[in-house]
Amino acid sequence: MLLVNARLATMVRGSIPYGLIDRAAIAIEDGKILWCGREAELPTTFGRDARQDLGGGLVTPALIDCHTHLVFGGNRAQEFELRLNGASYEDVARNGGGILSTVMATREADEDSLLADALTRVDALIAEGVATIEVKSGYGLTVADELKMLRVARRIADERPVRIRTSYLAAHAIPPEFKGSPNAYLERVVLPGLEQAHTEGLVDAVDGFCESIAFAPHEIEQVFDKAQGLGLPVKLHAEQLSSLGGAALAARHGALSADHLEYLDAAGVTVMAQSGTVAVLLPGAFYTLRETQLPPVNLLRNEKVPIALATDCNPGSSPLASILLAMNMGATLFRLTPQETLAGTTRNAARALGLEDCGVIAPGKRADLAIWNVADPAELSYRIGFNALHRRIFGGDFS
Ligand code: DI6
Ligand code: FE
Repeated sequence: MLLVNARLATMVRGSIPYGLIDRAAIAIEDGKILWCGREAELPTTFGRDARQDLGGGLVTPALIDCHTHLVFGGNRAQEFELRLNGASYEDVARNGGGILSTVMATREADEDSLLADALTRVDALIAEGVATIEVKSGYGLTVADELKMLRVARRIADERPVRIRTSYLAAHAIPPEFKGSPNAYLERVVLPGLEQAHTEGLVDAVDGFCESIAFAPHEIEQVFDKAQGLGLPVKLHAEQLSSLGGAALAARHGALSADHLEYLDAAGVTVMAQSGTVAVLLPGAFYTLRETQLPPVNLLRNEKVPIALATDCNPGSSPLASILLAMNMGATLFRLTPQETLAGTTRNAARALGLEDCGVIAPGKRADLAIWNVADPAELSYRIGFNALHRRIFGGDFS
């Protein structure tokens, strides 16, 4: 396939904003980019038959949502409604609300219904040009239910033209049957479950929720040690609600990413910079929780920590299935530049997942591309609730 008359935002790092190339062509073979550059320099050896004229349309790398919890049972709309009608936290808990209500609904659901539900959210992301989605476990909290969630996540890629990366997040919450006994939960569920999930090929990375309402740094460390023993990369929900030093802990373990980070301090930023850990910012959770503490964007920029952006799609703190809205929120709420928002859902999102074959438009990379009905890449994060996707190419095929 040969795409011509395109405006490429290659997102290759360099002095040109967005890595822009006007009047460009892309040659695709066997699902990969064979050649890209100015059309005038297109080698004459490329066949002209399967030529697609894009009419000057903008082409970016397909988008990557590098942090989601989009496999879950039920939803929390009722809790949302109760709260907005004045119910207190205790009222909500009495009505079975909160994260544990999602755990109960996820345990009760079978794989097929979890998959059907998840696909509604996956389809919304695909419709916005997303080609790679990270999906976490963390609402099962038994070995069997965590594995069930991960199997459902894997099955998404059989049902839709999308690439799935899984993260094992059993260290997300302490289930009621282990209330007050985090160590017993770690020893009997989190650690053996990780080993089993890994044996079954269900785990691409290992995550945890490091927070006073979840797991302490020394507990997360046990999970990271186990992950490293199995040769699996780690990442961490850190500094979302308070500053416990989780991001620095993750960085010291060579984490791919530390995520949320509203309460990250300067020392944590420095450790992240040293280890090359990506800062994944999640404006959907910031917005939903009506958080006011902003992540330290300027410090991250100054220390050259790569910044990614994701939906954090989950039923509680971020019921968001729009990567374009996450980009708009990243700009408006966090003051990221439009170029940073696009790098955050392409090049840097790939890095947050440990992927080197996608996230930029360059020879040898996967032909995962998004073709837009706009000319200016800033329009992608500027508009609110507007999907400018024209077509998506996944592994070299229109889809
Ligand atoms: N960060 C969050 O904000 C949540 N989990 C996490 O790791 C909330 C998840 C939920 O409420 O279902
Ligand atoms: Fe999350």
